[in-house]
Formats: sequence, C-alpha cells, structure tokens
Amino acid sequence: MQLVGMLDSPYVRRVAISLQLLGLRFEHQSLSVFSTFEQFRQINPVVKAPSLVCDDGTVLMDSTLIIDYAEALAAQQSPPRSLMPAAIAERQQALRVIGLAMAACEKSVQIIYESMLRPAEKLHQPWVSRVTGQLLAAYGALESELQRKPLAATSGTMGQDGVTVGITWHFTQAMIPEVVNAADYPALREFSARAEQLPEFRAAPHGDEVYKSA
Ligand SMILES: N[C@@H](CCC(=O)N[C@@H](CS)C(=O)NCC(=O)O)C(=O)O
Repeated sequence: MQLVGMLDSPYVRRVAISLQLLGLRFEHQSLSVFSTFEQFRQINPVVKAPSLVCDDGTVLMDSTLIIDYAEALAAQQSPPRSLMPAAIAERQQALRVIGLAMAACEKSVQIIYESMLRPAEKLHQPWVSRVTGQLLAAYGALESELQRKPLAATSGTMGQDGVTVGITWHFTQAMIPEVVNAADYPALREFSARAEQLPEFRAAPHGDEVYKSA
C-alpha cells in the first residue's frame, strides 16, 4: 500500500508512524496538496492528505479512517497488534486524549491556513482569536491529562494516544510556537522530546522528506 501526502502534514505523519508501530509495510509518495495539486488529484480527486492507496487500488482518506483500516490489517497479523487498549476504561481514556490532540491539530492547521492562504488584509482576526482559544483549551486539557497519567513513550508500548499527541505537539511547535508557549506545558514538552527520539518518528520526520523505513 502507498501513503500519499507530505510529512509536513501532521495527519500524514500520524499515519506513517502508526503504520510502522503496527508492523505494516508501506511506500510513501510525498505529494503536496498545494504545489502538486494536479498530480495529487490524479490519485485522489478530493486532494486530501493523507490518502492511502490500498493494495487492491481502493483509495482511503482521513487519518482516523486510514488508521482504522490499518488496525484491522494488523489484527490479522501473527501476533496481532493494536495501538488501542481493549479494556473499556483505558479505551475511554485513550479516546479522550486522542480527541483533544486531534482538536489541537485541527485548530493549529486552521490558524496556519488563515495566515498562509489568505491575503493579509482578508485575515479575519475574530476567527483567529476564537480558534486560538480552542487550541489553548485543548492543550491545557492535554497537559492536565499527561500530568495525571503520563503516556507510554517507547516503540513497544506507545499507543495511538501517544502517536497523536506526539505528532500534534511537534507540529504546533514547529509551525506556530508563538501561539502556544512551550514553557507552559512541561509534560507535553517532555513527552514530545522522548517520542521524537523513537525510530518510527525519526523515519518519518516533519517536513518534506520521504519516509525511509528504519
Ligand atoms: N481530518 C483529516 C484532516 C486532513 C487534512 O485536513 N489534511 C490537510 C493537509 S494537513 C489537507 O488535505 N488539506 C488540503 C485541503 O483540505 O484542501 C485527517 O485526519 O486526515
């Protein structure tokens, strides 16, 4: 299968790291939804990153749905693997953390798109302020969650909660560090520093590089 999209997208990175942790092999085509729009459109007319071209040619999109498919594939492996806990209480906690991280990711992207894609005179400050408040609320709640219960940060133990928090925090800090002051979030900072050292994160670095299997 082939993962399409650039690793400067936190969603593409989320999938690239999840596939590795699930023990699934994949190729990576680093296409941009902006500078290579036409080429991307040939593969997925909706032009959403990430897209996953499955072995039978079916094209999936949306990181959460692609990971759902990957989880199903990994469940058939021997031994089966999963990044989600089976027990209800742990599953509920993981879903809460993932939801907060996905919200932080979405709000970061919205802030970046607002300044990157609009002419400066058309930037709508009330919208940016609203989204910034939501972003800080999500990171505030995440910091509390991590202080209460640290996330696993090794290749053998990391779950989807850790992957999603890791890619999101790194993305926000790489792109809009002036909006989210890292000093206010020590648990997130420390977790991210550990996550970025893992081979699965290093093999799929944020930016324009192509994924290289470790
Ligand atoms: N909820 C989606 C969000 C994906 C997304 O918005 N990706 C961006 C790149 S970071 C994209 O495709 N942007 C182009 C567009 O939406 O036109 C996911 O989890 O995959």
